[in-house]
Amino acid sequence: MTTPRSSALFAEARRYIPGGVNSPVRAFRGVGGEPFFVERAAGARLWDADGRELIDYVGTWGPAILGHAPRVVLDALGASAARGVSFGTPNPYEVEMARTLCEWVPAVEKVRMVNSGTEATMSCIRLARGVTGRGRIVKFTGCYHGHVDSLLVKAGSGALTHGHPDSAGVPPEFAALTTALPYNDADALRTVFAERGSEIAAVIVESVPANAGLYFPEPGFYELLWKLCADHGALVIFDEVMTGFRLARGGYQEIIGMKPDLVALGKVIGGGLPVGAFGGRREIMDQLSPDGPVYQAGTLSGNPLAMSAGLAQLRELARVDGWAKLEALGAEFEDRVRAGLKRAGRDYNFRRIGSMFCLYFTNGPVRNLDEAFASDRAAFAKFFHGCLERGVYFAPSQFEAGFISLAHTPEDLARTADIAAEVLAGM
Ligand code: KE4
Repeated sequence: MTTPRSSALFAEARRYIPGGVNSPVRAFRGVGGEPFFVERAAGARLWDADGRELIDYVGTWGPAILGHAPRVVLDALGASAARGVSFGTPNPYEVEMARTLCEWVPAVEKVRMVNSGTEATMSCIRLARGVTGRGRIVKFTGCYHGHVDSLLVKAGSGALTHGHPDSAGVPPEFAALTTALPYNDADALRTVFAERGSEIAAVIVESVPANAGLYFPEPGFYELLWKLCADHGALVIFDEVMTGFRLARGGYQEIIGMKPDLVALGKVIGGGLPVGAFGGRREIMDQLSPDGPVYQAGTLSGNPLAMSAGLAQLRELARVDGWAKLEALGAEFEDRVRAGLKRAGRDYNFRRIGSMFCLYFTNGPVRNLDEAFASDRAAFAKFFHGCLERGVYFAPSQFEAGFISLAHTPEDLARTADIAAEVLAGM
């Protein structure tokens, strides 16, 4: 199907917006072709400018956990907007959001709202440096924590897709304070602490790395990480921007029963509006201005509209025990995809946790970025477009995860798995 309206929109967008997009990963550079423009979204569906209906597995990169435009969020937005859009003062809605995050997320004793995941991780980094008086940050290759200068070092997601894991514009002096290690490499972690432990302010890690596809912590890796940080006075920063409120009410930390010192949150807590948050131990968070010396601020932080939308989404997730439902949908999807791979005679590496999944076009193990690189990106691109032509939209990069929402029906999942199998068989 041709998409003349999207093509015309993209041509105009490129005149005014760099690359024609407001975020690089949307540009389809990882799969070729031009991006489509969405005019409407509801439930598990997108409708593009040319009227095409798509089953959506990107979910605006995670926030649409109830599906798009859920009634509870729309109603909350309408009621909230009628009371005003932004106050720039404290408001009751941010207090309720803060109380909810502190009650739900094990490591969060105090929390501050921000407007993106990037702001959340950036603030965690500055706070860790302020509290420890140290400069070095340790991260893992392929992990993406937003476009923070000091974290755009061997970063994942769009930085990886576009071949700029070390972005231009980050002065070498900044990057010199960041050590990037292979994920799951216990020896490399021991070595960096043995050699530079006294310099390390924090280790930041995606709880479940999902910006180079989807890989999981090996047994004992996080126990080692926690011990080394405790032994050397460094902080553990868990980036749960993607996994928070998606994998469990308390995020991945609830599943593994471990408490990081600081947590970055985002996506789901905004109900689709721009929201991030960071929180952690009281004595650390109290080092933030105005009580403490670490400055951090935001005009629209705690915006009442965004708080109302986010609270409505979180309340609905809890009301219906969305996490159990998402696990059931994810398990059914996995069964169907694995059956489809078998029918298509493909032994590609499919993996899933809860409602997050990834199909690597390799039959080898994927435990870190190097092994993710073994995936055949040309084959992924063919698969992506084959599915898109048949009405299924997966993330336009091998180095992204897919998301199932509560709006996806068993029929959607069955149809998707059949389409995937058909496309794979034809490749
Ligand atoms: P934002 O600043 O984009 O709200 O959040 C940054 C961020 C932080 N931490 C994790 C684990 C993340 O996944 C993200 C952002 N995720 C990407 C998708 N992989 C956002 C999509 C985009 O860049 O357009």
